[in-house]
Amino acid sequence: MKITAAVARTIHAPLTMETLDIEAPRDDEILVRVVATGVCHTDLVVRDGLLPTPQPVVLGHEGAGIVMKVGRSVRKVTPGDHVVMTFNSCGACPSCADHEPSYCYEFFPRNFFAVRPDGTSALSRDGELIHGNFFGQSSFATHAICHEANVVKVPNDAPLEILGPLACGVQTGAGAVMNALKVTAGKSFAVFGTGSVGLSAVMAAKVAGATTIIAVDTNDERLAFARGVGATHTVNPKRANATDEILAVTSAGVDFALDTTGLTEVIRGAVLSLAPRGVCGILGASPMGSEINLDEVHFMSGGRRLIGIVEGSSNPDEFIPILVDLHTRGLFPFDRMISFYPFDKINEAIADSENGRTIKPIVRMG
Ligand code: CXF
Ligand code: ZN
Repeated sequence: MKITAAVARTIHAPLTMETLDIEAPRDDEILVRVVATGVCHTDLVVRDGLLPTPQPVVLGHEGAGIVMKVGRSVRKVTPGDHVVMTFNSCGACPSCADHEPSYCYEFFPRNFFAVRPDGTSALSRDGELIHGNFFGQSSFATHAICHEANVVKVPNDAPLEILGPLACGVQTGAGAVMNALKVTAGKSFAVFGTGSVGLSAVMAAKVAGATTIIAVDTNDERLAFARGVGATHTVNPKRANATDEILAVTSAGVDFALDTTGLTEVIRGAVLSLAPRGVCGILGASPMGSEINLDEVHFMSGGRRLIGIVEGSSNPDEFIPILVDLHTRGLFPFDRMISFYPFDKINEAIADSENGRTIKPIVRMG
């Protein structure tokens, strides 16, 4: 079958809209007609060659669409089902067995190598191999092949066009708060960085009943947005030291902190902002080999903790429906971050995300 896809062929260069061939789904694969896909920062990092994904490749890993066709062994979904496509996992390692697929032992090969485990791709152009299977989907395309492990059914009456980001950016921030840090009512929380991940964390902290929610960012517009979705305090580190401000607001530091920037100096400050027994989560990828510098006595003596978090420690089959339900009930307004673009304007969507004009772009296939 012929499809239209946005192909990354050269680092730092715009994606090119191309007509490709897609194979029929194999026995364990699912063909989805993509309705809309979110643009995640990771797509841009990969386009720029900073992670080990080969090119040419079709990126996109926040797909939402409708199942068209399933392979013979697929039981989870049937044609006509509305789905989102999330990260892929092996289903067999100790983490997957414990229903912690975001810590799959094969997370990197399954999501970043952009081929099937046997090395093949379902995508090609006049015989040229085009890498697909990025995050088990490659959803910057009118059609995508995904798997039972990374397909999540959503209610047919839910607004499918906005749901893609739940599959990565939104579940990353919300899950960090709800699943990994386990923020509870009455606690204090600080988030460093107010992109779509950080703002999702703010919304989730409000849902969790945190009473002090501090957002830190150098962009005042984003801080205003954070206040609108639940932040009780904001700090712009261009004007004040974030750790000093957090200690002033909370007296002993926050119970929970979350770094979304991946900047090692910011992480150091986030840990210094913790109260005794406080926990700091980190979820951004720093350049390879980066090291975090901590004040050892401060860290050790307060029983403080620092944890890595991938995809919000989400078990997507459970967590994405929870987020859809919270949104339906008006408690989790992640749609306020979204700007839509037609698919053929995907490079504009990417540019607006890079220059900060848009918090969370979604391209609609139309
Ligand atoms: C990624 C970010 C880099 C580390 C693995 C998980 N999430 C997707 O955008
Ligand atoms: Zn992502």
